[in-house]
Amino acid sequence: MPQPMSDVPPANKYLRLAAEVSDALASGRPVVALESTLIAHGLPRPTNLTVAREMEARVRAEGAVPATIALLDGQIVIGMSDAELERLATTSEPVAKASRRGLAVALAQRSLAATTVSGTLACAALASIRVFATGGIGGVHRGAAQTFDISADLIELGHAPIVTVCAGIKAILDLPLTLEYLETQGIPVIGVQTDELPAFYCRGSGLRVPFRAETPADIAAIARAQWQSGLGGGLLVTCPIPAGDAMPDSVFADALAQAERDAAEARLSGPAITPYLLARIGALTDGTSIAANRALLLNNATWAARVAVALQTG
Ligand code: PSU
Ligand code: MN
Repeated sequence: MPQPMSDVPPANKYLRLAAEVSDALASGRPVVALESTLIAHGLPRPTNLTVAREMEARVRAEGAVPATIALLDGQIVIGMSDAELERLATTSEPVAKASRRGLAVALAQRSLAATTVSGTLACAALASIRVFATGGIGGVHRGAAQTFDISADLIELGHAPIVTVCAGIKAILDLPLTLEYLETQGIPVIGVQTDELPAFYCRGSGLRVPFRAETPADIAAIARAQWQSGLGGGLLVTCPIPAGDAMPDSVFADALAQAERDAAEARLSGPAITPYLLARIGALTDGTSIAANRALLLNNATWAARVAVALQTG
């Protein structure tokens, strides 16, 4: 029998697990972590709240327990209630965008913070959650040779013993450089039923994905090999957006070019860049990119839940 992949985390006054999540972890049932930056900063209102709820429903439909993570009132909440999701999605308070570096500050100051991929991975690891679903990971920004803007996501993906399920690297980034960086960090990047690296809103990037898997069981077997061998660290699973929901490459490329010009004019830098580009592309494409973002998020939630189930049933 395979060992259960999850465990109950040690008690800690900064961690608050929903009862459903801690029960599932204690009895070795599948749990999927979900991030909150896409709710607070990645999607427009009211789609943000709808999608947050839909992602949880997708996870449940596959027989796993969702654990959406954010920082509220001085605690890391692992498994937000529906009222908490609604608060984060609709609040008029400022919401911090917490990568790993922002977590302790938000805890100490008891501020409301949404967690990025890196922030969510760090928190999910504290709770011994093994699978996480997001949209597109952060990566090496275009022009990073000058700006040094390389997402903290890439570092955390290498450390946290978690399978991250995404639709590839956000296509606003430098994809070849991000792939290089993922190799540097020792992160296996696995294409789901594809040899081509998915590109977020679009199915393909023209780049080869280093590894390929066909089924949730195949992915679970790779994760088990990495962890039970003692190698540790994270894995990145990339699912192409469903064909009917993908944006035509040229529509995306035109919108991105315009959004980049606008971002340069607005002199944005750091954490503000990604939310700005996503919102600008949404406006420039009349919401087509938002619909694509929703579709890929739901697909990733489904796949993540299947992987979580496969990890437990082996
Ligand atoms: N996926 C989405 N929408 C998002 C994000 C991912 O579909 O908004 C968020 C994630 O939280 C990711 C962040 O960590 O964008 C990347 O931000 P940055 O480039 O500043 O590291
Ligand atoms: Mn950045």
